[in-house]
Amino acid sequence: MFFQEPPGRPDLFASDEPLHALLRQRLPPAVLQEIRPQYEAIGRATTGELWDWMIRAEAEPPVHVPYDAWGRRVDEIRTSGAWEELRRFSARHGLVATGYDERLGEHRRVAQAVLLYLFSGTSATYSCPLAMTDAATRVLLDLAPSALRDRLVAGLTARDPERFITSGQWMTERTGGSDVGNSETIARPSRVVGDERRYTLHGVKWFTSATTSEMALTLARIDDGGTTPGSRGLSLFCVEIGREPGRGWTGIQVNRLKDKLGTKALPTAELTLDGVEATLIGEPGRGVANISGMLNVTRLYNAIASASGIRRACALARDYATRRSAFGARLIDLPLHQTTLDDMDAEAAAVLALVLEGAALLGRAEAGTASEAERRRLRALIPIAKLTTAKQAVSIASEALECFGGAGYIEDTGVPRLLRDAQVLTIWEGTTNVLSLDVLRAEAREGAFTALVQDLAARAARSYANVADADLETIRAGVRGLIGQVKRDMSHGEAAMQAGARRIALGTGYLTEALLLAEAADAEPRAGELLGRFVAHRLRGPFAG
Ligand code: MFK
Repeated sequence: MFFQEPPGRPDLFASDEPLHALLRQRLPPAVLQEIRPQYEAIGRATTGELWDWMIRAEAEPPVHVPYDAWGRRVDEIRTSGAWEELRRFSARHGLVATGYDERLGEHRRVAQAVLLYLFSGTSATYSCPLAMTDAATRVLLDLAPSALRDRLVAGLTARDPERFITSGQWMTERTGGSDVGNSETIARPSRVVGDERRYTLHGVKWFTSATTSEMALTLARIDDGGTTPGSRGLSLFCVEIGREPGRGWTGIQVNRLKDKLGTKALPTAELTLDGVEATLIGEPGRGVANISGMLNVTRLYNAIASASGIRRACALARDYATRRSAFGARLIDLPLHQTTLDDMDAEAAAVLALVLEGAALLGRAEAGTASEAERRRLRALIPIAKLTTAKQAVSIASEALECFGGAGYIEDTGVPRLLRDAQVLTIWEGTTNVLSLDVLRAEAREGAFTALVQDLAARAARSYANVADADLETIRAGVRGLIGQVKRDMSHGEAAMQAGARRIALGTGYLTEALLLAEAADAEPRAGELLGRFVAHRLRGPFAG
C-alpha cells in the first residue's frame, strides 16, 4: 500500500545559500564570527523544538476565560505552554536585545534581522509580540519620561527569560485601523508621579495585538475640559498592565478574542479601557508623530516575517519535491517543477536582500552613522519594503501550497497555515494602499522617495561583474520607466499621484530588490543567476527579450 512521505524539517540556516552570501556582504567577519553560533542554533531549532512548539501553540490557541467558577470577572487569557517556550527562546537568543546591543554599532539591526528571519516563520507568529516589544523599546528610549524608561526598558531587552517582558500595541479602534486619527478613546488627567504625567483611559480598542503582554502602547485623546478632533488631538500613552490573581485586570475588560483567518496562536483581543492608568509619552497631541519610530521597527519586522515565511515555504516545497514521485520521476527531477522551485528561490533571495538593506539603513540611522540622504531613503524604503514583501509572501505561500497538490489544501498537513499566516502581512501595520500613500506624504514632507530613486538610478548606472547584459538592461529600462511614470502622474496632479501610488511603490520595491541582488552577485556569481530568474519572472513581460 502506498503512503506519501511528508516533508522533512530542513535546517533553515544551514540550507540557505543566498543568506550565507548576503551575510558575508553585510557583516564584518568579526561580527559574523561572533553571532554565527546563534544563527546555527536557531537553524537547528527549526528542525526540532521550534517546529514542535509552533505545532503545539497552533493546536492550543488562546482561550478567554471571562469569569471564574464563583462569578468573579477574571478575564484570563490562557495561552499554550508552547507559547511560553517561544517567549523564553526569544529572550535566550536575544531576538530583541540584539537590536540594542551597542557593541554591534551600526550592524546591530542586520545581525538582529537575521536572527528574526531564521525564527519568525517557525514561531507561530511569536514574531508579533517581539515586533511590538522592540517598537516599544524604541519609543521609550526616544521619548519616555526617565522613570518610565528605566522601569521598563531593561525587561524589554532582557536576555534572561525570567526578566524578559513583552509589549502589546493597541492602536486600532472601531472607527478604523488605517485612519487612526478617528480614535475615540479619552484620557483624563489623574496625577503626577515624579516626571510622569498619569491619565486614566476610557474607550474601546478593537484589535489589540499580543494582549497577554506586561505593557502596551496606545493612543488616546486628552480631555482636559474639551478634546481636539483628528490625529492632532491624539497623544501617546504607556499602560503597565496590572493583573491581580483571581481579581481580573485593573481598569481593563477583555470583551472577546478575535476569530482570525490565521496567526491562530497569537492572542488578539477587543478591550474596554475602563479607567486604566497610563503614562503620557512625549508631547500631548503628538501621538501619531510619536509612534513614527515605532512604525519603522514594526514595518521592518513585518518585512522580515514575509522573508521568513517565503523562505520556509520554499524550503518545504523543495524538500517535498525530493520525496514525492509522479509521472515516473521525483518532482525535483521534472523540469517544469524544478523551474517553479528555482523561481520561488530567486524571489526568496530578492526579498531577503531588500529586508537586509532596510535593516542596514535602520542600524545606521540608530547608530548615528547614516547620512542625511540615507535617512530620507530609509523613510521611503520601510513602507515600500513592507508592502512589496507582503505581496510576495502571499504569492509564494500560494505557490508553495500548489507544490503540494491536494495535500497543500488539507489543514492537518500544516501546509495551509503558510497561506493563512501570510495574508495578514499585507493588512496589519498598514495596508498596501495606506503605505503607498504614506510614501507620497513622505516625499512631500522630506523628499524621501526622491532620495530612494536617486540611489536606484545610481545603482542602475553601475556595472556589475556577474549580471547578464540583458538583465541589467531590463532593470535600467525599469528605472527609466519608473521615473517617467512618476513625472506623468505628477503632471496630472494629486488625484493621479494617489491613483498611481501603489503601482509606483510596488515597482520601486521590485527594482530595489533586483539591484540589491545585482550587488550581491559581485561577490557571489550564483546571485547573478537568481537575479536572471527574478528579472524574467517579475520585471520582464512574457516572452520579452
Ligand atoms: C511579525 C509581524 C510584525 C507585525 C505585527 C503587527 C501587529 C499588528 C498591530 C497592528 O496592526 S497595529 C495598527 C497598525 N496601524 C497602522 O499601521 C496605521 C496605518 N495608518 C497609517 O500609517 C497612516 O498613514 C497614519 C495613521 C500614520 C496617518 O495618520 P495621519 O493622522 O493622516 O498622520 P499624518 O498627517 O500622515 O502624520 C502625522 C505626523 O506623523 C507627521 O509628522 P508632523 O506632524 O511632524 O508633520 C508625519 O510626518 C508623521 N508620520 C506619520 N507616519 C510616519 C511619520 N513619520 C515617520 N514615519 C512614518 N511612517
